[in-house]
Amino acid sequence: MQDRKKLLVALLVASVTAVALGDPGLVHAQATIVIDVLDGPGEGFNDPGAPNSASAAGGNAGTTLGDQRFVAFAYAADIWAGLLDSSQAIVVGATFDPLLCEASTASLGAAGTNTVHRDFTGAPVSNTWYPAALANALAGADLAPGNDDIDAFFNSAVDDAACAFPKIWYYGLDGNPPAGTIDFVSVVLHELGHGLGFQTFVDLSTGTRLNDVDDIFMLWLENHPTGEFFPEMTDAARVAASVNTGNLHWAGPDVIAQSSGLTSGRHPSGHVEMYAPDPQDPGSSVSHFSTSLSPDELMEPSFTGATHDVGLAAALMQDIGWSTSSSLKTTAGPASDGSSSDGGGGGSCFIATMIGSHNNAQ
Ligand SMILES: [Ca+2]
Ligand SMILES: [Ca+2]
Ligand SMILES: [Ca+2]
Ligand SMILES: [Zn+2]
Ligand SMILES: [Zn+2]
Repeated sequence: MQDRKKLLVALLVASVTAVALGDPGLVHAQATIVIDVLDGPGEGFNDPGAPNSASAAGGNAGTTLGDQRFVAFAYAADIWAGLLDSSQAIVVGATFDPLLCEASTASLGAAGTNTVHRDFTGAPVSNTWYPAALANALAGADLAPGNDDIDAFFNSAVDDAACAFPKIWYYGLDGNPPAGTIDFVSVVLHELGHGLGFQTFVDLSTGTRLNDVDDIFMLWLENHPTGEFFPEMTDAARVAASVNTGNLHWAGPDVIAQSSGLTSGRHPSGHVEMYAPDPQDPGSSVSHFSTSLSPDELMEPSFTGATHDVGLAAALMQDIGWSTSSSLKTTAGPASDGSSSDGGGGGSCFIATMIGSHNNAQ
């Protein structure tokens, strides 16, 4: 939490620069996602370099590399915005910076909620943390005015010739990345999924909950052999469940109702396997679907190829309380005192590896 606060301070300073550049953009649908560019002048989303020609051929008309990054980000944001209902703008603070980039592995991005909230007016489940974007949607109000709702980070080193990773970003919009590229739209979709609520705030090294309070994601996390769900477990039992490969399940009703298309990673009950390698994969365990799912899902921990379909993540969003474009608004619950806190869950890294990229078994 300490480090995270420092980081947020740095980002907020940078945001003044971005606002001065007049870069934030709007995407409209059922929800509105606002992109708050937090890069400095001349880098990241403001990189003045030449546009990528393959990405231009793939439908991205950005006139610089930075523009192309922004156009592709907005395209991905629009997909989520078209699926979710919220009267409140969802503000995403976004940056490109050099992250891990090695010959066989590159970190593609990370994202998470900026703040968490509980017991706000309209909260369906009391004494439970919600990520900011969902809390705002349920409350019908901005519970942290002036704060971005989601922080999202992407790896600029992937485009840098100095990085040994043999693939570069593809900013095309057609979901058809050429050989040797990684589809940025897919990665943004994945990272926004975390920020919108596909993450637990449990400290998986100890099993402790954020400020000893449940989060809305953990309500549907089940250790199948015991039938226990995360909220009813001891801290030690949560740690044990997090490494119970194949037996840590998502057991929410919307995912169950929509999981029949899976040929692997699905229990006969309809429960869907969550990512629970032993030992843990810090930053990725639990807050992803299992790599065992087939067909591959967007919210698996490693990049498996271009997809512009959020797949079962849409059903999971319904399970945690999102009203989607195809469902009724959640009925507001009784009002109670609001509370909020800095998000403590951290981001979940989305990784690309050159080895076994379609089956990243640990
Ligand atoms: Ca940057
Ligand atoms: Ca806000
Ligand atoms: Ca898979
Ligand atoms: Zn189960
Ligand atoms: Zn992820």
